[in-house]
Amino acid sequence: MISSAVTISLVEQARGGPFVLWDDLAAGVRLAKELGYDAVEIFAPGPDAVDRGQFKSLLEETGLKCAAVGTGAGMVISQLSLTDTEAAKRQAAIDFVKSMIDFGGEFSAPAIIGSMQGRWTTDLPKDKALELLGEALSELGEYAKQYNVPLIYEPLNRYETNLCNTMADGVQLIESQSISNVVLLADLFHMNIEETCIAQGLKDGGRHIGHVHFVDSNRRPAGNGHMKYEPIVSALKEINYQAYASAEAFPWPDPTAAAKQTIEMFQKLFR
Ligand SMILES: [Mn+2]
Repeated sequence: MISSAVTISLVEQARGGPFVLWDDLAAGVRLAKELGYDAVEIFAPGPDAVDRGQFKSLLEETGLKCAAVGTGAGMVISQLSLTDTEAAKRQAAIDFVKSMIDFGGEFSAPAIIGSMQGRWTTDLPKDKALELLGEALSELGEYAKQYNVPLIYEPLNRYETNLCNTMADGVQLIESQSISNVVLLADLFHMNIEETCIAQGLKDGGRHIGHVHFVDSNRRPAGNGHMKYEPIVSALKEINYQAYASAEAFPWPDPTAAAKQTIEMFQKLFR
């Protein structure tokens, strides 16, 4: 069964970004519960930004799960990248992600690598950058095993990375370097830009897909763009996808309305 989740951002520097709920973790978790979500996905500035005891109590109180934790703050706040040309900065990026894996691990939640993957440049050719990214994912996937969670890797659209843009690119990266315990994140917004056909992209990802960002073509909540969801739902069924459809969308027209719109679409499509 596919479960529902909604994003909560606690990162001031990401203001304006595609996160549904903002600022107040307790209020966000309680609203998610009230609207009928199964889980929350947390975008935090760092591993110590959340009071773990309080978060644990909130999850116990509501019965919600933590679906995943983002790591993009490493890039947004500290400009860290797993493919930085400087070894010391790559190491800092790995250390930051490990600290986020530790944080998520406490709640049995996997960490997501999105913008932390960086880009290839004239100083770092594409094949070398992909090799560095593969090495980092490999190490971090191994590291996540202690918490019995995978590491989630997200191919992004061309305006956000030039490394992996499609599900097929992600599969190629994982399989060519025999990377274990790393799953792909199928973000429908990125896929709408990059895939020839979103349903086919999901089938290309197949068993490697371990997380879905559920959103519309324009990053607004599902149902507020021109995404055709029926073929997407069929493709997810066909690949036997059983994890989260997590709302990573603009808080449009406002956070509560966006969360409500998404869960209504989720229930219509998946229940
Ligand atoms: Mn995403």
